[in-house]
Amino acid sequence: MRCHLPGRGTGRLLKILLYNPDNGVTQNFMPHLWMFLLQSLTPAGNEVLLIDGNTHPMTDPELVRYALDQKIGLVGIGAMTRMIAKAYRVADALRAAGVPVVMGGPHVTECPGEALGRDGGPRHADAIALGEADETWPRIVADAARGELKEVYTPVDAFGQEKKPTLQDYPVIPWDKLDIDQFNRIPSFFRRVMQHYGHAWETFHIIPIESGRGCPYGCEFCTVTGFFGDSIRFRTNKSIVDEMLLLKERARVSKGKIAIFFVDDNFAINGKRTKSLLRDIIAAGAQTSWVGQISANLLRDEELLDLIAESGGKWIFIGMESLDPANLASVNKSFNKPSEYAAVLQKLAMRNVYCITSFIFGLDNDTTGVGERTLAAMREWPPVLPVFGQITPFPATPLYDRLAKEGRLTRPKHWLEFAPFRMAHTPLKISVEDVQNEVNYAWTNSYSPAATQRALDSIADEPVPYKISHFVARIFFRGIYFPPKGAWQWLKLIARNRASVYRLLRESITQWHGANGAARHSDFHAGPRYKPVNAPSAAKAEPAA
Ligand code: B12
Ligand code: SF4
Repeated sequence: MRCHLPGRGTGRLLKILLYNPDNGVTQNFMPHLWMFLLQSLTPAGNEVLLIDGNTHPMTDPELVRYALDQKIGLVGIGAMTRMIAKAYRVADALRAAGVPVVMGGPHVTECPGEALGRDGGPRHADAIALGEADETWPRIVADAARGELKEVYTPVDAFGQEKKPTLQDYPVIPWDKLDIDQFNRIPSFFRRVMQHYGHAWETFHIIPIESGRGCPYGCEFCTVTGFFGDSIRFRTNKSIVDEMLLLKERARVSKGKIAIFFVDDNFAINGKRTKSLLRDIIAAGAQTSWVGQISANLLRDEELLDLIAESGGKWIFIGMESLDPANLASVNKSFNKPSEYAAVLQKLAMRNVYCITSFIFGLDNDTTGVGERTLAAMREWPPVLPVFGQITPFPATPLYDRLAKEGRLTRPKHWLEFAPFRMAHTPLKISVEDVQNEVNYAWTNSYSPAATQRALDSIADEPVPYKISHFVARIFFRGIYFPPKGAWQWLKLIARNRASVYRLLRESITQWHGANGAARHSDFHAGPRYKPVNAPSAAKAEPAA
């Protein structure tokens, strides 16, 4: 992805490249917000180019050549822990060619010495930005323009106290002008088909918006409380609503669709504020399909659920982590109550809102069979899009410190030798290999053609459009973690799910001929008639296709 935007104001021109490395495993389904945010916060007179390695893969020499050809005066690289090894490699190549590099984001904040070579390893960055860089970024740009980059930029006030942005003066991100074509989720062959029939599905973008920052819950494995702090800060409702209206307009003009991902870690952490925001979205007509992350304990409030549905909420990401209360207690997440998961999911399903449920295997009380036990519970729920991973000790988390004290870290710098789904510490009641097998089993069986048919069975009485949207969501969602490469693999995936495809086609044709338009419309909005389906458990894992 390459976007060109002139900066604001005057001053010596600096050409800046913001680069986000790919992790080589998951496929990025949406742009990274930090790039667009820093671009919008760049003082005028500077030019900012963006490259996201997920959508625009480049070899190190290609990237260096690009930076030299474009006469880039500063490269900013941001990375989560799992992409940091790639980030360092790219930074090394750029610095070797004489291009200054500043690094920021969660990992360098958590391991500042590593990027600067102060921990005995090689140096990878000329400068690092610790924590939230909204206020330090303009200083970094000004210093780089004068050739006076400092090594460390820390967000502090005049008294040296840590200072968090209030978000009250959040910048306008000019989504209407940005080139985000490479994040179009519609495969090009399907786009051509839709264009042929003149449909407004030429583009589909998932756009990240943050409405606030911070989560006070302090789950043991999570970096968020440490990074953003437990003081929660919100943007004004107006700035969020305006951003949504801008995006809606962009979708209208480009004959496409846009969905929003509210990237707040816990979108309903302050229920009163969330409800007021959702009411304002509805009042302004800014409703757009959205996804948000909310912990299960905050979804007991029926008024909140009504507003979620009315404002366009379609999928809620819930960090369920485990069905075992002992596991949850071991990671300081006892506010999650597995006994209420099913009820929460059902209340949402009754409002046509479904959930992405995230699970972590390898927790201290996990034993073999955890994958199938989790899948068995899910078969009793409304259809969900599950995500599975292994417990990972991220640096600077309480989990990392505990495991280090207990002498259980087997790969203390696991990020320098990233291995997908491989644990970096010794679990207590299961082996590292078995955890990997459980994760693989769970992924494979929850997105198998049989599981997809079962999900459609559980909403059998619903109007066809709901079933189609579930089917499409399942196919695409699985593709984030196991991306089909090219049209041929997509076709193979669809062929494997041919029973569901035939069924949806058959039902579409029958319903189309069997009801008039008004009836079909009211049917679609009448609410789902979801019913749980008990199906025999999958006997053995199918290979991940
Ligand atoms: C959205 C999101 C995702 C998206 C993908 C990313 C995307 N396209 O946006 C999805 C859902 C796919 C995802 C997946 C994962 N995520 Co995630 N994700 C987030 C989330 C919720 C929001 C990110 C965001 O946009 N924040 C808002 C922006 C503005 O903040 P920011 O990125 O931190 O940027 C600020 C500063 O860091 C700094 N900065 C950042 N980069 C740079 C670069 C420079 C040069 C400078 C100067 C400054 C700077 O300036 C910015 C403004 O202040 C964060 C949590 C969070 N609240 O940040 C977790 C988070 C980043 N994810 C995390 C994790 C662990 C994962 C997964 C590994 C989970 C899993 N087990 O599968 C996967 C891996 C994804 C991958 N690509 O491999 C961790 C990362 C921890 C770490 N140390 O690496 C976080 C922090 C959440 C957590 N629970 O701890 N994630
Ligand atoms: S609730 Fe979510 S964001 Fe908050 S500390 Fe726990 S895992 Fe992190």
